Amino acid sequence: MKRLINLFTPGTKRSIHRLALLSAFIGGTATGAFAQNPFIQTQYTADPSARVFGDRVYVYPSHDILATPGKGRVGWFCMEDYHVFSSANLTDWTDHGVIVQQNKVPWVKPDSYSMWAPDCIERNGKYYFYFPTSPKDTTTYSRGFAIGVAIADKPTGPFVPQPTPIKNVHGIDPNVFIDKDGQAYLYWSAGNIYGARLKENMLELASDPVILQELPTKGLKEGPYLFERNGLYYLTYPHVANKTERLEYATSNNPLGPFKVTGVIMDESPTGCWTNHHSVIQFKNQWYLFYHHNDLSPQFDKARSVRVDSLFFNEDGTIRKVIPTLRGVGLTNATQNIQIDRFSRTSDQGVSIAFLDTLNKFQGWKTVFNAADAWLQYNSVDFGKKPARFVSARAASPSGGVLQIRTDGLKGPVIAEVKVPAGKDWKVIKAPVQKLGPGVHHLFIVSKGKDPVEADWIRFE
Ligand code: FUB
Repeated sequence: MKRLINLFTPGTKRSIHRLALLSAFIGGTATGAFAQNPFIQTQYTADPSARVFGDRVYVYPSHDILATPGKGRVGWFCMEDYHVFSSANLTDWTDHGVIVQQNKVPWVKPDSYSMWAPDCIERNGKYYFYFPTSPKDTTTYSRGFAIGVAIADKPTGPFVPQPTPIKNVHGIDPNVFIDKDGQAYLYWSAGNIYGARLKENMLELASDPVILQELPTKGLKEGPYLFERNGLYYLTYPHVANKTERLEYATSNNPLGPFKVTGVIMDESPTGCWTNHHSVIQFKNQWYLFYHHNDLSPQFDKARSVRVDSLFFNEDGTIRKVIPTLRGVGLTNATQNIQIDRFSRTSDQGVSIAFLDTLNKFQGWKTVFNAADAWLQYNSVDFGKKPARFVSARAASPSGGVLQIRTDGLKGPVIAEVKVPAGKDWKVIKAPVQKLGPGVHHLFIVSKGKDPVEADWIRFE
């Protein structure tokens, strides 16, 4: 399904006109998302299962919506369908629309709003989409959740759901892995993490499910995701070791274990988002961790948003802990609106981030500078081959202020000074750029006055 997203008016934070035009050529809708986190900012998304198919990354997330009386359970997860998103550069994302809907799957209990964390995998040119949800048949599937499969010829669908869920699988969070010898495995969770071999048809178990029992016994474990690197199998999973979920991993020489608990990939959310759910891929020689947080819904952690950060291995094969960032991954094109509120670093004081419109959080964020010399660093801006000549900033300052822009260090060259006139309304202010070479630069935005200045975005030309 193709859909034109028009949440944003021209000139505001997430103007997507250019991307929408571009995406028309590849079949889908630009999301208004760029390289920053969360990388989908037009709807709530969670549980991102990322896959590399051909030369693109596809992300199959859950789609959180807000329950209302009569529609789902208020105050709980509420999900009725799945979208798929893709990108060739992890920077520009396309929403390919809805691929599976709860009330169009024959075995699903109507209006159950329980389309939880999915996964997708390719085998022999077919794409198998696995999803957990509430079945009509509560006799056979007594524990509340079953896992179904929908099949397509392309990663974006159309997906045709199978008439019944997978037999002998009771649980959530399916994850599929195909080993080098062609054997496929299905993993899922139901308090513990389970695994089993899949038949060649990818639709039936080829072995009895086993509990992967070397994992921690205390605290909920769910969301398994298994990958292989240099002959070592990494079973990664969210686990409540303390208060909320953190991402951990165990390793083995065999896809079904025995596993050795090895470490933590990402600590608990510092702001208390209870769930985290992830996937790990290698794309163009870099490893990435896809995960979620509740950036667009800080007060309600069942409305989540997907993020991506780079992941690195130590020489001994262990995973270095991933520190979550707002900046995310990939290059930001200097001629697009650069959302500096998705920063790499800021000064200890004098910089804060706020929603542009607290009644419509999908409008995104602004940066508030409120001390002299407060600064913000935004990494990896691609200026291309020609040096930029002008910068524009969308900013506002009741008493007026100056934003100085430097490159490649707080003591790096000053390339522009944007004078923000006094006034409460947002203005787009243009200033000349000097001493800026082509290529990729880190930007430093420094507020030179003590009075508050709010900045929405900056853009070069
Ligand atoms: O999205 C609903 C559930 O929350 C998922 O299935 C779990 O992994 C957790 O993220």
